[in-house]
Amino acid sequence: MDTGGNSLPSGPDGVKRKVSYFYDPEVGNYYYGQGHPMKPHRIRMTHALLAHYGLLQHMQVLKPFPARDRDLCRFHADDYVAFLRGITPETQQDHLKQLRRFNVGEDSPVFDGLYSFCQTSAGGSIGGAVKLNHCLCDIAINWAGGLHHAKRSEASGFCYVNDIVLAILELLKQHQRVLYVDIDIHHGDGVEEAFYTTDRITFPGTGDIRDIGYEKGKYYSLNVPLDDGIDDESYQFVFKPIIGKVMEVFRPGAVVLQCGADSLSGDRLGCFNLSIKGHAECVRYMRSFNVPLLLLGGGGYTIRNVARCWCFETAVAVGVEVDDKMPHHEYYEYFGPEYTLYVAPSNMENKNSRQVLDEIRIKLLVYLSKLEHAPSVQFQEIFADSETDEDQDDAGERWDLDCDMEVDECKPLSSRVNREIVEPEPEDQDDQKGIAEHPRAFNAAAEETECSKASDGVSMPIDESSVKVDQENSEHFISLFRCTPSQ
Ligand code: V1D
Repeated sequence: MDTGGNSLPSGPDGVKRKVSYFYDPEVGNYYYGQGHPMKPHRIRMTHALLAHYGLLQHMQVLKPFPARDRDLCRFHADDYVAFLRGITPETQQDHLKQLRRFNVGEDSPVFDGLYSFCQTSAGGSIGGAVKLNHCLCDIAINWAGGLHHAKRSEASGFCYVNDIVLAILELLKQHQRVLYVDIDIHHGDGVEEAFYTTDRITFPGTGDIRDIGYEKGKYYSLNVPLDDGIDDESYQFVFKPIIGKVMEVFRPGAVVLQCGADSLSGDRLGCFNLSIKGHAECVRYMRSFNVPLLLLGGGGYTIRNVARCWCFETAVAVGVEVDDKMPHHEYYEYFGPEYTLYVAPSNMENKNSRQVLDEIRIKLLVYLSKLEHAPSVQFQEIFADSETDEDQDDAGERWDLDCDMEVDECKPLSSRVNREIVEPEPEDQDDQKGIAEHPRAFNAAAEETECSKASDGVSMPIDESSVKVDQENSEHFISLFRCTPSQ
């Protein structure tokens, strides 16, 4: 099948990809509170597995630069960002009105270091997008990202800052079309809402298969309602033909894959029955198109399985086989009694009949064939580097030079943070050289502390109420593939 995708410098499928992996050693210390299912510690567990499986040496390991206020304000409202920056567990009782207004409370509580956590999560995803935009890697990974529920002025479902929207905005600087695919069990409503637009694309919020967008955005949004207990075979029966067709018709310049692991069998909050290999098959399939790929985390509440899953998906990204037998490491006891990477799905009933899945598949393929023949799908080809604005270049350089501090893989895990590039590989030296020779150097002293409303040169302007696809940027479409339990 001709997918029309870009070929990447690192070669066709089967050949290794250049992977940039974003990780902040502090991330595992953030704590949502007793009894809360969201546990950032799972990202530290994932990292430990990556280290002990020897996967870090196959990637560029980077500590993300914390996203600044002005970075967050490209999507979020100034007052919301200021609130997130200022609120602490000690002061929250004095701000009850704001807590209500910004939906901060039970699901999305105030915890120590909340704002730094948001900066780290967003910094990794934006940093990944910048790396991809500058062709410094083929695949970027940020397991601390994927927080798909956060709204412009509101926290939701354990998410405060929508790193995905921010990363997509970054990718749209360079790519005409970006595809967003979401395999979390919950609906990525924050991303949907962000790209809600009256003229070119819409993401209706009910999650019905009929929610496909309207007017010029019609058929650019796909929703796949799935029932409890879906297994690997049933999932791929829908995923592959639909995504294959989307890639062929939509021809994205970049893909963002939210890898929420609450769609795994045995998840504390989920009700699907996917194995780790079945979940990772989505990563393998997206990777096979050789289009710049940003892999993000998301939900996932049985944390030993989240770590297993994201470790295996990292192995898929770099193209390395990993043993089922787990190496000894500091969190080994979490993985008993099996101490293996792959765990068998359960024998729960699959409520998705083949007939219903077939109907879903056919309906979505029909939608896509309509998109194929729609006048607006006569996409223009992408012209080399569309960046012309000085600020925009500067922003990219900031992320490339200042933000991504390589993590030294040779030191013990606890002392890996290093603010200098340690030992760049030959290709990295080229990359660094390329950046260093750029005529417009980033001026760190010019960093803003307040949210700026001025255009920073992003090719898709943001208005006050929502992120809009401007008429003049009508090739900038986002498509959503969502698997959510039907109600
Ligand atoms: F069980 C809990 C204990 C403490 C605090 C919250 C929860 C909890 C479990 N499930 N909260 C939920 C979901 N919220 C509610 C609302 C409570 N209201 C009355 C309704 O049911 C939220 C589920 C969020 C799922 C987030 C996600 O997996 O999609 C995700 N993806 O990326 C990041 C998060």
